[in-house]
Parts: sequence; C-alpha cells; structure tokens
Amino acid sequence: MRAMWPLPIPSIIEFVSSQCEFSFYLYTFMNKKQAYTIAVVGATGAVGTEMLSILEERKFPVHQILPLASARSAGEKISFHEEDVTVQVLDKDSFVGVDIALFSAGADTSKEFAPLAVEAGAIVIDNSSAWRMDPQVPLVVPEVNAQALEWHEGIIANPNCSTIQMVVALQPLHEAACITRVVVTTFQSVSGTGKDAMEELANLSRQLLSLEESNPTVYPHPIAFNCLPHIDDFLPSGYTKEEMKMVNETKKIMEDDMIQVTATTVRVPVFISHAESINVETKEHITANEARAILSAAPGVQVYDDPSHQIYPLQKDVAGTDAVYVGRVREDESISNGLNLWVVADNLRKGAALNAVQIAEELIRE
Ligand code: NAP
Ligand code: 3JN
Repeated sequence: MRAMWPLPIPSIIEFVSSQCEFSFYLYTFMNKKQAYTIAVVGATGAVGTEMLSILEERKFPVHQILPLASARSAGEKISFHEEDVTVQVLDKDSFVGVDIALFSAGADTSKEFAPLAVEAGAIVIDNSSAWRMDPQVPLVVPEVNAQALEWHEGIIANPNCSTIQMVVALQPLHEAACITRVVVTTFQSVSGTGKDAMEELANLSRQLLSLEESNPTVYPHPIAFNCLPHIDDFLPSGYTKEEMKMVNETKKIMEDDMIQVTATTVRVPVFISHAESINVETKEHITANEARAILSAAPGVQVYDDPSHQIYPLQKDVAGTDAVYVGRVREDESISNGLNLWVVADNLRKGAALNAVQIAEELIRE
C-alpha cells in the first residue's frame, strides 16, 4: 500500500492552497453584502445631488449613506429615501466602514482623499480628472469597457462627460467599421461647470432681458445669449484641457491609440445636456442606414433620427433621461468612408452621476 503520509512538500502546498482558495470563496460568498455603506463626496454639488437621486431611483442597495462636503455646507440636511441625513465635513477619517466612495468634489480633493478612502477599505469611483490617465486606474464606461474593472486597485475613474457620451456612440461603429479619425465639436451646457454656473446663466439672462447691468463671475464672458469656445484652461498648443481630455480619454476607454481625435469644446447657454457634432472616418465603408441599425442595437443608445418630421435629439428634451441619443446620421459626402452624427446626453446623469452608479452596480454584481 502507498504511504499517505508524509506527502511530498509540493503536494502539501497545493493541498493547503486549494483549501485556502475554497475557504476564501466560501468566506466571500457567506459575507456577500446585502447592502452597502456609500459615501458621496461633493454631495451638495450639481453632480453629487444627482448621484443621490440616481442611487434612490435605481434602488441601489444602500445600508447607510454618508453625504460629505466642505465646511461651507456641513450641517445641511439632504433627503435620502425620505429621511433627512446631515452633510458632514470631509476629513481623513470620513471613510471608516465605507464600502464605496463616489467622489465629485474636484481633482484636488480626489488627489488628497481618494488614497485615504482606499486605505480605509473603500472602493473609490472618482468623477474628476485626477486619476483618469493613471495607467494603474481603469477609466470606465460600462457599455464600452466594463472588463477594465477587473484590474482596479481601489480607484476607478469616471471619464469626462463629453467623452462618455461620445464613446457610447462610437464604440459600436468602431466594432463594425474600425474608426480611424474623429472630429468633434461640443455644445456643452452650463451645468458642466456646476451649480454656480447654472445660477449665473439664470441671473444674466434675467438681467439682460430687463436691461439691468450684468457682470459674469463664473465665466470670462457673459454666457447668456452667447457661446464661449473655451472650456477649462488653454494649453500652449492652443487646445483647451477639456479638448485634450476628449482626445486622451477616448483612446484609453476604446483601448485603441490609433484612433485620431480632434476636438473643439464650446459652452452654450443651455442648463442641462451636452450636444456633440461628430464626424467619423472609418476603414470599412458603412452606410447611414447600417450605422442607424448598429446604433439602434447598441447598449445605452437611442436613435432618434427622422429629419423629414423634424425629429432629432434636443438638449432640452434629453435632460433628465439616461440614454445617449443619436440623430442626424448621414454619410459624409466629402470622403469615401465617413459619417456625421449629432449626439446628445444629460451630462449630469450619463455624463457623470449615472455612469458612476452603473460602475458601482457592476462592482456589486461581481
Ligand atoms: P459643484 O456643483 O460646484 O459642487 C462641488 C461639490 O464639491 C460641492 O458639494 C462642494 O461642497 C464640494 N467641495 C468642493 N470643495 C470641497 C472640499 N475641499 N472638500 C469637500 N467638498 C468639497 O460642482 P459639480 O458640478 O458637482 O462638480 C464637482 C466635480 O465633479 C468637478 O470639479 C469635477 O471634478 C467633477 N465633474 C465631473 C464631470 C464629468 O465630466 N464626469 C462633470 C462635472 C463635474 P460645498 O457645498 O461645501 O461647497
Ligand atoms: O465643463 C463641463 O461640461 C464638464 C466639466 C468637467 C470638469 C469640471 C471641473 C473640473 C472636470 C472634469 O470632469 O474633467 C474637472 C476636473 O476634474 O478636471
């Protein structure tokens, strides 16, 4: 009879590690949470407010909500599932017991506090530009690259709003016809700048109509009845940072450095929703009808395109909705393989808060 013991050393290691792996999965399964403690950093802002309502609307399993902001609004009450919850000041000890921290309080706050949140055991989903181009940090739009969530190390970045809506529309066309170049011009609403900018558009519009004196404070020029070809700071190249976010983030999310992107980003006097005029050049030929059919079947996209009945997506109509709407699909007659699209989405929802909550949903599904 073969002796059962002593086992050779490699077999013992194999045996112990298989038991450990099993115990780990058993432990994880037994401890799979039914509900999670969620911190919202920037809970009083335009994006943070939307995050709270989207968590409610989508019935995200929240055990406890922790609204965090600066000392300016600490002590204020926010309502969550019809209960008043007090806003607390963000500090280094804010993340004890937090499972997921949704950050939208600017890049400086994210740089300082996201690592502390991860150290405390939370997974961070960050809405700022702080970590987006960090090679250790996945930059995720669930309809496009949910698989990138597999390699996160605690921080997951939410792309810029203008990038998100563009890649949701581009990815299915890229899969079908291989996009080689994108020329995009954006028409971005003031809510992209935050709650102060929304007030500025309302105040300046009222003042101009009543012939009162008006002075912009948020933007360098009046935004009422005006368009400003200037979003974020200018770089020495003449592009703005917002434009370069669209270029660099698109390549990272679509996992293709060969796609050439050039952008012009424009602020327009609209409260909510960004629109984009997008010209794409492809390797394979694709007709407008084929593109419409592909987009109609794509996740997160709604085709709204019947010019003969004046049907195309409008920023005003899209505000408050979740899809990325595509209209004005047509072949670019100036080149052999090209398409023009008009793409509109709610920048506070799919462009920011909804995308972040969808990432959180993917994480808990895993
Ligand atoms: P907002 O309306 O101005 O709100 C800013 C929020 O951040 C407020 O809750 C504010 O709290 C909080 N905050 C500011 N400084 C803070 C600090 N030092 N410590 C703690 N909380 C602080 O701006 P928003 O439009 O919601 O945007 C917030 C950030 O989200 C932006 O800066 C940007 O990084 C990101 N964002 C991303 C996208 C995107 O494209 N995905 C779109 C828009 C915004 P108080 O009420 O106390 O001032
Ligand atoms: O202007 C818009 O429409 C989107 C603005 C996004 C934004 C605003 C302030 C700071 C960002 C961003 O998400 O890129 C940032 C930032 O974190 O850099």
